Amino acid sequence: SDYSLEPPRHPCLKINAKEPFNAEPPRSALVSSYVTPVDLFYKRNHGPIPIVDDIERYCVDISGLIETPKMLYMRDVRMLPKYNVTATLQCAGNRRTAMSKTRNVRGVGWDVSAIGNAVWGGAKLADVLELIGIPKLTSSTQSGGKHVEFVSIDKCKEENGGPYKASIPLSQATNPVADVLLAYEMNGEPLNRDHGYPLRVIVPGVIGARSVKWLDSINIIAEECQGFFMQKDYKMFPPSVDWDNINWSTRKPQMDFPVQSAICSLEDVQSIKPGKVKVSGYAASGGGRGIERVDVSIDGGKTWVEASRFQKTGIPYIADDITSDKWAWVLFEVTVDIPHSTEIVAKAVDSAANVQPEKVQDIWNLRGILNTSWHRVHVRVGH
Ligand code: MTE
Ligand code: MO
Repeated sequence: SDYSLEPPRHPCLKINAKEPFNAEPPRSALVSSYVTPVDLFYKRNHGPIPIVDDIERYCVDISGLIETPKMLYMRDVRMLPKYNVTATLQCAGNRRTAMSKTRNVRGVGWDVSAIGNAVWGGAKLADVLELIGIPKLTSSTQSGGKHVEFVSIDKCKEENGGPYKASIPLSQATNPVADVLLAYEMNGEPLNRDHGYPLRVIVPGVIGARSVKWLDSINIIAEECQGFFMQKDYKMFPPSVDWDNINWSTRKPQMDFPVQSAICSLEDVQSIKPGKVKVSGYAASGGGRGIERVDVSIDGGKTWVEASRFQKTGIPYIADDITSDKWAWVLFEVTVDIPHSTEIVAKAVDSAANVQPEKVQDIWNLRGILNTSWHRVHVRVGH
C-alpha cells in the first residue's frame, strides 16, 4: 500500500484516520450550503487513492451471468442519457464516536459530518445494463434474485490486498426509478480522485458503503457479493452481540439508511449568551422516504417545537411533493430562546412515520453503525 501519492485536501477537514484517509468537515460547513462543496465533503477510504491516468483506455469490464461480456469505455457511458441526481451520501459509521461513549465499538470515529449532499451526474445503471441485454424493470419483467456486483480498482487490507467491492439486487439496478448511477460528475465538475475518479456508483438512499468508487468491473451474479464489506462488516447487530458471540451469517448486509438528523449550528458543548439561538442542521432518510417533520427540544426532550424545513432556499419543503428531491436531505432551522444552560435535542420523522430512537444504548452495536439516536448538544449559558 502506497500513501505517497494522495491528492491535496482542504485544511479545514478533521482527520479521523490518516492512512487510509478518513476525514469530515466541521459541522457548520454542512449547513452553510444546501449542496455540500466537493472539498468539504467527507472522505471515507479503505486504502490508498488509486490513480487512473489513461482515461482513453480506462474501461469497466461487465461480465457474469450474461450472454456477451462487454468492455464499457467512458465514451460509451457518456453516450447514454445524462442524469443529474441530488442525493445525500452518508457513511453507516456517521456519529460513531457518540455511540462509542456508552460502550466501546470498533471502527473509525466520526462526529456528525460523515454525510454530504451532492449533485451526481452520470448514466443510469439501468441504461448501462440495457446495453448488455438486461431489460429495465417494469411491472411485467422479473429480475429474479440476482445481484449486481461492483468491484473497485483500490486495494484494501480487509480484502487481503484485493479490491473493495459490494453488490445491490438486480431488481434495484434495473429499476430506472431507483436512480442508481454510474457517476462521472460531482456538483457539475468531473469527479475528483478522492470521490472516485473517473467513475463511481451512486446508490441513492442506501448506506455509503454500497456506492463503490473507482469502478473497475461489474458482475451479474446469482447471489449477494461475498466480499468483506458485505459479509463481515456493515451489518446491524443487537446490543447483546459482542465479539465473542458474533455470527455474521445470521444478518443481512445493511442497505437502506434509517431516518437521521443532527444539529450542525452548535458544537457540543457550546458556550452562548442568554437569548435567541438559531438551531439548524440536516435530516435525511433512506429508501427515498422524505422527511415529514423535525422536532427540536430545549429541555432535553421533555417538550418540542417544530423546525422549518427546506431543500431550496425560501421554498418550504413538503415530503413527497413533486418538486422535492426524494434522495436528498432537508436542512432545518428554528430560533429558540435559551435563558440558562441546557441540552438542545433534535429528532426527525420520515414519510413512513419512522422516528429516530431516543437512546443510543438501545441501538448500540459492536461495529458502531447507524447511530441515529436523538442528537443532543449541551449549551452553557454565561453572561
Ligand atoms: N469505494 C471504494 N472503492 N473504496 C472504499 O473504501 N468506501 C465506501 C464507499 N465506496 C469505499 C468505496 C464507504 S464506506 C463510503 S461511506 C463512501 O464510499 C464514501 O464516499 P466518499 O469518500 O465519496 O464520501
Ligand atoms: Mo461508509
